[in-house]
Amino acid sequence: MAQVVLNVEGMSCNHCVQAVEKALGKLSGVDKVKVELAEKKVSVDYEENQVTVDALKSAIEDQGYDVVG
Ligand SMILES: [Cu+2]
Repeated sequence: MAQVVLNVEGMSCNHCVQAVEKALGKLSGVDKVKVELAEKKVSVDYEENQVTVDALKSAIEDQGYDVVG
């Protein structure tokens, strides 16, 4: 298992947190998602052989948020 912490711009409330958690949770290979709204950070535990960081970023961006790092 691997972990990545992404910096995400545009999340402003609990609705955003849930949208991001739900979008990531739908991807197979994602084990755990933790969103720190105040820190603008999303940490994801994932299986490297099942999902890529690019796919994680795309899922967040598809919800309308910007992944900046
Ligand atoms: Cu919101």
